[in-house]
Amino acid sequence: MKNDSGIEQKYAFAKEKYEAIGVNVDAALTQLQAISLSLHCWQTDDVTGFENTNSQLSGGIQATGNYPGKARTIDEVRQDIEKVKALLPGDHRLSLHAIYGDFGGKKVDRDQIEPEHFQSWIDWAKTNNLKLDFNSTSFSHPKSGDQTLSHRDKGIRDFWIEHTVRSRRIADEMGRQQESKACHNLWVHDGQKDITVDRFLYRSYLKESLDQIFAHKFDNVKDSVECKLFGTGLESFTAGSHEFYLGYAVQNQIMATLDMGHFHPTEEIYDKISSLLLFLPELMLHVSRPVRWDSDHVVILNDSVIMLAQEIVRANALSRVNIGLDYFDASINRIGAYVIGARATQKALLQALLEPIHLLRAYEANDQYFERLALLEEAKALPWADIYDYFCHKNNVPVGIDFISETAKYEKQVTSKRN
Ligand code: RNT
Ligand code: ZN
Repeated sequence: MKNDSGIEQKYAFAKEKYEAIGVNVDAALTQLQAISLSLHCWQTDDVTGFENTNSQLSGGIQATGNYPGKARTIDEVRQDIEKVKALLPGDHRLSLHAIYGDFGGKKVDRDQIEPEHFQSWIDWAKTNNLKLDFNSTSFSHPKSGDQTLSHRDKGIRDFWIEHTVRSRRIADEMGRQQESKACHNLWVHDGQKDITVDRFLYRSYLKESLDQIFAHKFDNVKDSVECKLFGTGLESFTAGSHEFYLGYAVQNQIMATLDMGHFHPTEEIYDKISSLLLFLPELMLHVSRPVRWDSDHVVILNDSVIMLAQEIVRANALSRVNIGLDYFDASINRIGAYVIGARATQKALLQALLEPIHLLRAYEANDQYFERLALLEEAKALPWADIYDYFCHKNNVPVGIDFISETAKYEKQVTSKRN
């Protein structure tokens, strides 16, 4: 059994240390408690979904590995998410893709999906104190090919326009029933493998398609559009580039989604926050870990995530940034992967909330740049981990490494029995 008094004692010491440099620890914890991450359902089953077709994952994204125990049914996805919830402090959201509908064994094509196919998700989410977000799905479908909303064939474009409007309608129904607007994220892989000469044409088509999609107004939806540098097999051209969607989002005052794996390898998304928030109402993030490419490795507490969290907090933007996770590792225990990434994101946010920001700002304002750098370095070693342990303890979830054995137990009892 855990030594609870040890946790509280360490917390008290840590708190003192922070308070000595002007940090309000209680306030930081209250803020952390209020942050809901949007958990990505697709980590449970390697982005497969429940369409009852044999489509392979396409669209230039890939889940590699075949660790046993992936969720094979909606019930298994829900069971796994319930487990993740039990290992994660705080109240969170769940982001669904259109291919995760409850189609009852029927084949429902993408241009036929309805809110009713997601009603069982809405009901389940309610019982489990989760709010839902949604994504249209343009990949893994016979009509996806290399292009969808930007395709030169109007029939193909119209099919995907219909799908996306329906997806937004489903998000609207979720938002209405849960009394919290659902984020709807639009990402399409559209692009070409080799030198593309009609870029302007495809981007005009994409814009036209989006205009038709967003002509439908849904009160319970917060819309976002996600750019990307390139996908595998689509290396030379991506219709939905950063410039394209930035222009579109600003013009239409919808959200831009910044995925950590969707920019040049050394380009970090943290520095985009304070620029974009001057021109957009809100932002959506896809917290991920690219290794050499947009590989969607499990999120860890690395500099990219820490800097991202710092920037959100320093810009006082917690209420305008929707934090979604987006990674899919099929090579390790999937529930463990889920929890590692979600906890890493929370730890980064906590560190940011515990920054001695008043002192740092004062140093900066006084041109005391040595002092600023020195304090930033010292702050790295402050006992934030004791505060996070206490946060887990208060939320009745495993503290520290205890989630490892909890995950192993679940593997033994549940996921290892799936063939
Ligand atoms: C792909 C995008 C997109 C997807 C999910 C499944 O590169 O990041 O967000 O990962 O929609
Ligand atoms: Zn993404």
